Amino acid sequence: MKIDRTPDVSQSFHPGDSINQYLLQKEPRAKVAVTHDSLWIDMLRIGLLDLADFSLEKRLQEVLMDNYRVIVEDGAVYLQKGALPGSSEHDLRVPQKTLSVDPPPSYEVRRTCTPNVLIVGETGVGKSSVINLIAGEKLADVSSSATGCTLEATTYDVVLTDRNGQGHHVRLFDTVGLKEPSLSKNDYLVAIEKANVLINQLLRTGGIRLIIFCIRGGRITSVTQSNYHLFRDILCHNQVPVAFVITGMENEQPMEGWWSRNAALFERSNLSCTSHACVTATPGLRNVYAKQYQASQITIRSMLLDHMSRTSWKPERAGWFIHLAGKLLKWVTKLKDRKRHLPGRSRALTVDELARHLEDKCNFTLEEAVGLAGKIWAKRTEHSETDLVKEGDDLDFH
Ligand SMILES: Nc1nc2c(ncn2[C@@H]2O[C@H](COP(=O)(O)OP(=O)(O)O)[C@@H](O)[C@H]2O)c(=O)[nH]1
Ligand SMILES: [Mg+2]
Repeated sequence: MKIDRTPDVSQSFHPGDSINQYLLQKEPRAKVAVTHDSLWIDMLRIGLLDLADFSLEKRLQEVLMDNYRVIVEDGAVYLQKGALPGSSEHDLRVPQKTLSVDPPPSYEVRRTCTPNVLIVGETGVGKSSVINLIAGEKLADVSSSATGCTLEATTYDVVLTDRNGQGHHVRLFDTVGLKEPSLSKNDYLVAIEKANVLINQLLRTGGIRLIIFCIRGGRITSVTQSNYHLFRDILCHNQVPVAFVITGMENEQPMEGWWSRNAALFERSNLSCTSHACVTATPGLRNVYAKQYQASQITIRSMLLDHMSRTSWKPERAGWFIHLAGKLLKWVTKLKDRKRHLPGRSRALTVDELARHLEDKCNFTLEEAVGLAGKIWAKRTEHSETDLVKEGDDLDFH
């Protein structure tokens, strides 16, 4: 679990205390309120709340009312997982915040207004370096080794200043992509767990404004294409603008020259974008690329600022999760078919196993998990044009 924001309070506090206070206010007849630590830890884990939310009374109340039942038994009051009767089936509701919460703490205002930008691409293409380039400081860990699970995201808040000196808050999601064009059963299960957290987080904070798809100047591989398909079509339903950021441009002069030579190759691979930037995302050893780095910072920041006046895309929660988990399921089946004859391959995923995983790891009730698993499973037999992940030859850039 990653906690990347701390609450705007100076005194010590315990999330369980905030929940107990709410329970005792709601049920004055109760003599004692009981909250197990696993309850609030799960709320953080699945992205229903940030740690700071536990000190925001109204915010906490909304999420508790929408997602838990209050039970009173023998003078004790406690919470039980499960939406209230009357709420829509399987829809673990995350309330939409408005700016009218009174008085709005600065943290809350900033969070709801801040556009979310997904930084995606294969491991090693320079996503974390691009985040540091945008921020102008070292926020994300840059590494030469592959880390993280597909759809796991870490957020970074940055402020960009426009030409008129006005500051714009942007939230960058450093999002792990696919490492291969297919998923193993276990990778799939972890990916949908991460997808659940990501979706909760994105819905809570206004949806998605822009996808920055990072590519290393080298070649378009089948993994590049699968990742493009995953983020643009499967996660964002082709409703979010995609900006390509090509890293590793330190030896190009001008860096933009690379794009003129290679734009046609993207078209041939059906990879389209609404804007692009050719950058050097590392200052290099002893700052040898300092000039290219500075120029890249100006280019990429202005590309982001261009999206500040646009709107974010925000779909309905349950449908979003079912679509994503269902489409990804097809990629697991592919791998299973391909490895049918390999010794020691793991047993194929079953719908019951999927339901158990949704209950255990994604915090759905048993009833919700069974319903969701059925709907996700049904997607396996639905076909659409965009289901095809092209696995042709890799295409080399010039
Ligand atoms: N030469 C060069 N190296 C880069 C560039 N961008 C990133 N790198 C290096 O590529 C490696 C992976 O970068 P990282 O940002 O961790 O990639 P991520 O896995 O996508 O987050 C690191 O060693 C970076 O220093 C670039 O524009 N040029
Ligand atoms: Mg990284």
